[in-house]
Amino acid sequence: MKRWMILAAALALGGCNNKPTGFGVDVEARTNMLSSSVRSSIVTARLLVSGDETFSKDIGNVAKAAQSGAFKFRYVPGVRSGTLTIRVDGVDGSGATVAGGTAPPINLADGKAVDAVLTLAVNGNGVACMAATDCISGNCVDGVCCDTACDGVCESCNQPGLVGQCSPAMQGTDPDNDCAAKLPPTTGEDGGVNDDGGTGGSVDGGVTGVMADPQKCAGTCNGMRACSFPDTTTSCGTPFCSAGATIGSLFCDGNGSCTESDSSCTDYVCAAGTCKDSCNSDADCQSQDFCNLNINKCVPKRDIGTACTGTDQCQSGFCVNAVCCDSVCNDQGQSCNNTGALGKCQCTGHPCPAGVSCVLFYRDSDNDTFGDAGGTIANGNAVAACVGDTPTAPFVANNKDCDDGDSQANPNQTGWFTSPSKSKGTFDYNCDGTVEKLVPEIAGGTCNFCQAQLPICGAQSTCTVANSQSTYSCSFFKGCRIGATLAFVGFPTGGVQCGNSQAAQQCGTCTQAGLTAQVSFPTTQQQCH
Ligand SMILES: [Ca+2]
Ligand SMILES: [Ca+2]
Ligand SMILES: [Ca+2]
Repeated sequence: MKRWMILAAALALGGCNNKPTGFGVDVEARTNMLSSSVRSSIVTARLLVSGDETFSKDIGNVAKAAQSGAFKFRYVPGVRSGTLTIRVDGVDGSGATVAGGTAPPINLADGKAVDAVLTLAVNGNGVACMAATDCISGNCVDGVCCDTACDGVCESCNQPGLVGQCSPAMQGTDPDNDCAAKLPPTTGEDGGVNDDGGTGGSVDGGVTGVMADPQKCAGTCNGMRACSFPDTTTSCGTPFCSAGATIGSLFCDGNGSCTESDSSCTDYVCAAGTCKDSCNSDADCQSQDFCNLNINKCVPKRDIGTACTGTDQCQSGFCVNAVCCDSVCNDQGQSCNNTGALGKCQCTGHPCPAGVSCVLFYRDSDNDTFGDAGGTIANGNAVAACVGDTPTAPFVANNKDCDDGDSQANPNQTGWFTSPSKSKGTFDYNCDGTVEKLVPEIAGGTCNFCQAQLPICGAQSTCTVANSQSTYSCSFFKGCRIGATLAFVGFPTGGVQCGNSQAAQQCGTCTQAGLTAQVSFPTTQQQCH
């Protein structure tokens, strides 16, 4: 009752500018937008309070103020704080509501006055409107004055037959776009979809062939003020290869989003959004498989000790002696197919203790202490042994013998020979890789008296001292080089084959100063080693 008395007192001040101070709501109901006939028909007003307090009351004797353009009064709520919505209707002499308006919600402030300003309008629910102030209800929804704010999910105020009444949107429709698809972000992470290896872009941002259509996950109203979205069996894009052997599939999540789920291929890699089912190379297979080209199928790589024809077929990555081997096994003497130890790299036929390497010993058939340079385990002229072992006859530790069928042929040989070695038929008796000739072959060579005038070799045809020894030619190599053997015999042509004989020049002495050397021409056999 106290509330009403203050209200009435405030009403009495309606036409004045003296606003009360202190806690309360100063309501100003404007009638200036009404036609003069409606304005002049208003006799009383009806206050309707909602929100944190509910209250209604008829207010008499507002006719004069309404005609002047507005009537004002103070409402003092019972609550001291909270939010209130103030509505005021204009009522004519017969009790009919002829206009109405609602102020924007106000927040109470204890001890202070707050304003609630509203404009009365004549449009009832269901009448077309442009703004809330067009409507008595203060709600302009979906283009018509509406009985409520009607701003919930899948609500509409212009449903056929229910215009002006807030009603559930019809099943299968979405007039307010409440059930739109939820689109992935266009920046940052790919909405949880790792389709391009990066952190940017949307689901289809970067991988060829990835086609996501999030709109497929858009829903519609279910007729009961809620959305109905496509379920998780609804595809929203083409499958794609998100990694070598992973397929990314796109399905709706039942809540309006398109999400990706991964599935893995077995044996094969992913191509064009599906797992391959045949192969032409290892690239078509997962890393634990290889492509069996006999059947064009990816099959698991093999354990050590299993037959193989290529390293790609072995888990270990080593195919040695036609079995998958536990190591590269390429040191001398090693093999991977030893009896009882298939797949284990061992010294062939002669396992060594852990940490001890394998070596080969070589056959010394001619007993010259040098082993066969061409000896191998395969040809029987080498055997495997462990480092530290002592070779036993006929094997030795070296393989320096270039002819193991001729004891004269060996690296220690210094002699010269006129016939080839017995077994290999070589003249390289000292096994140094080249055939050296004893008698120099110098085209145009003659017997001269050489002078060492380093670095230029000088020669003169006559001697300065009687009985001086002449030398065959005076090449840098044969005549003047300090420490070199002076050759007194030489062939004046090149290409004398080892063992062949022909006339040579043999350089003699001079009988007195100023004379040339005596020369003879003995038939000489070329010797080699
Ligand atoms: Ca030998
Ligand atoms: Ca030999
Ligand atoms: Ca030689």
